[in-house]
Amino acid sequence: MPRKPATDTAVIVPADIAPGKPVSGESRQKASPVPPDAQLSESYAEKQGDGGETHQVAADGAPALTTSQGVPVADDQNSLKQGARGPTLLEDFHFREKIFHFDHERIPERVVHARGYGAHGFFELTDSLADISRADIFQRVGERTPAFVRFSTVAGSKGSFDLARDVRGFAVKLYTKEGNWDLVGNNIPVFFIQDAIKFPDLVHAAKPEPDRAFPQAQTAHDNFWDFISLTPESMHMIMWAMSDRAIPRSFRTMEGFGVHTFRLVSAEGKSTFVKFHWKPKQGLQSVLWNEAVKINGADPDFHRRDLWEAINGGDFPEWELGVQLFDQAFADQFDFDVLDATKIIPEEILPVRVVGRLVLDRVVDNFFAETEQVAFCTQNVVPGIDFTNDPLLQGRNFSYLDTQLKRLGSPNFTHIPINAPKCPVAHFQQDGHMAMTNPRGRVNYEPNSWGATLGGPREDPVRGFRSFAEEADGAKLRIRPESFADHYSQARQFYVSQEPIEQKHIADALVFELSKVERPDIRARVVSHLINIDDGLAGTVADGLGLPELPAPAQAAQPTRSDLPPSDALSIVKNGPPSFKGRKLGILLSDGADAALFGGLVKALDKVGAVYDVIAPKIGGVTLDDGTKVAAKQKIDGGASVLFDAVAIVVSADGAALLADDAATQDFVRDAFGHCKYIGLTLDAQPIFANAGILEKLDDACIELGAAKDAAAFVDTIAALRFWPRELKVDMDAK
Ligand code: HDD
Repeated sequence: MPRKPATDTAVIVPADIAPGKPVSGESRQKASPVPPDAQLSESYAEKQGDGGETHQVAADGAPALTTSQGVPVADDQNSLKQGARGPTLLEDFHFREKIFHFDHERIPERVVHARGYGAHGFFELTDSLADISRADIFQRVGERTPAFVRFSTVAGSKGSFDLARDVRGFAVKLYTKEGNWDLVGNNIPVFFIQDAIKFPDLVHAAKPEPDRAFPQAQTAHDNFWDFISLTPESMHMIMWAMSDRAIPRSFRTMEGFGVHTFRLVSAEGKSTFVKFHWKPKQGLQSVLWNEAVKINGADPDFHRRDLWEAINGGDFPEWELGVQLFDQAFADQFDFDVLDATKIIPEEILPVRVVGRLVLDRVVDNFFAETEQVAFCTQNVVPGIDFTNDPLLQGRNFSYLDTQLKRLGSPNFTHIPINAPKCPVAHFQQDGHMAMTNPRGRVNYEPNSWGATLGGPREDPVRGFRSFAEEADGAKLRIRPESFADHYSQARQFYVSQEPIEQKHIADALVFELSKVERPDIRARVVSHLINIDDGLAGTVADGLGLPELPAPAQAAQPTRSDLPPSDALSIVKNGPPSFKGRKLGILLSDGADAALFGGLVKALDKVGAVYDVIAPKIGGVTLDDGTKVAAKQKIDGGASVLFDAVAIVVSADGAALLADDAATQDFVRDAFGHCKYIGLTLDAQPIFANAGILEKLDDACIELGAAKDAAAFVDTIAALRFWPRELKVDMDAK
């Protein structure tokens, strides 16, 4: 008998977010068009219906509070005592059960990627790959496959901040009709190491140092750079990790990559190599490092809040799925080994073919049940998709299953609704902790002779998964192939593909990180590798660190590099957003501010699909010059300008007088200026800028908002990411 996927969750969905119930507050401003997953959101009250009519309803119509056994609770405020002041009684089963459950609420956080945020959506095929892969998901154009995506930082603990300089996880679970396919990728297409046996060392070195348990969520410390400087294969990844890719503006504005070379396998058994790319429709966007540091204080949840607000606001983030397809002949003539996860295949050499789109349109109902318990495994592939011999991928295929058992506590983690396939599941695995979907009947083995009705599931030699029959021979060796030896050429290619401002950010990041390293010999050893990448970069970093002299170039397996042509696809600035859509303007208002101008800004933002927050001296809001009252989203000291893509200071003369000496207001404008943001300001706002010491420095990106008619042009102008020429004036290191 085919098993049905789990239909139930151990976590009771609170009645106020159960399907069909009105949801209060901003969290559901615009309901998702996709109905909530029935598996996950069966409400408590509906569950009671299973056994017939419920009578466990409290006086006001809410569900009656019960114990885990379903016994209605009369008093949840006081434990059972002997007399009013007497000892608490062991007999109090409700109290004991409640505390027992609370004591066991935590599960181990992920050893890496502990801090993450997930959302539901779908994948839609736009271009058939039926001739190349028999994977069901790639057959029918227009068909949608349910998806769950979890974004994450790598190094920090679950409670760390979002804007760490770090790689971001981009893990996608696709619930296909022939099983779950997990594409467990990152927002960077290469990795630090070539062989999975080095992963524990890499992670130990990156995490807080074991004696002191700091620094949290950052690589700016001796152990990390010590390991890196002794691991030249990491140099390409280091270029990416020190670039603005590692401080994205939003999960919505980053690319995703499957990293490894995988295989697509056709119905005839033919294999085609593939690299997977997720390309954000929102364009690539990042923040500045000084801004990131301040965002972490102003809103440590910046990225998760952004995703939550965008999806609930109906602005569903979207990515294109692109594939780079190639055969063995291409692999043989390519300069690098396609099994080496520290290498890319530049898009200019092998264009990315777009075959589908991923849309995230529903936030989770319960963070723990879904985002925390989701278990991604690289070995979750489906018929038509297969692995290559990339040694990093091969190692991952062991690690993920193993870690889920540790984290979730039972081999039955596939019974948890977020992990359960949405297609029929039928096998003879049984029992274990928390078994939720248990087969009926007598037969739990095969082969058996109980026939098609009683005998349970059978193999399917036609549709079933078959590994690609790759030939393999050779001696057993612990060795790196020669073809993995060039660690610098692609690192250089990445560097030379950046705009000058992006190159500056890479040098700044290296100087920042290495300035936190206490041992001078480690700093110098990193610079010795940079010389092999780019002399100019090495010189700038050495200068920024105050090194007395340039060290000798690092000796590595293949210390020389070849000069590869730049690739525009590698730059964020060259792939930025076309408009202000999906971004946020911070509008600082005061009492008496120009109502028509404010209205004009709101209209222009709405027209391009952007949002705004009102920041005001008091959270109660302001009264504009026409008497309109506007509520504030943020008080000035809670709504720092780092939280916005651009800002507008729309204040009256009285408002400016009130705010001109206010430290939080000065920080607001100074940071917006220092972070090269576009700034709109009324003439009356000038005293604020004067007191902040920047009135004389205002430049072309500081735009006067004289009247309502200026609003639309302003919103057009701020489509550009930042006004980069300013950075060269406000940064000591650039002078
Ligand atoms: Fe990994 C989690 C991505 C190498 C072992 N990894 C994890 C997650 C992502 C990645 C996105 C979080 C999944 C989620 O949201 O739950 N990992 C990568 C990429 C890699 C990579 C793109 C290189 C190309 N990972 C890698 C190696 C190993 C691991 C080489 C071990 C040999 N990764 C793990 C893990 C984690 C994990 C320990 C921790 C939590 C989990 O798996 O579920 O098994």
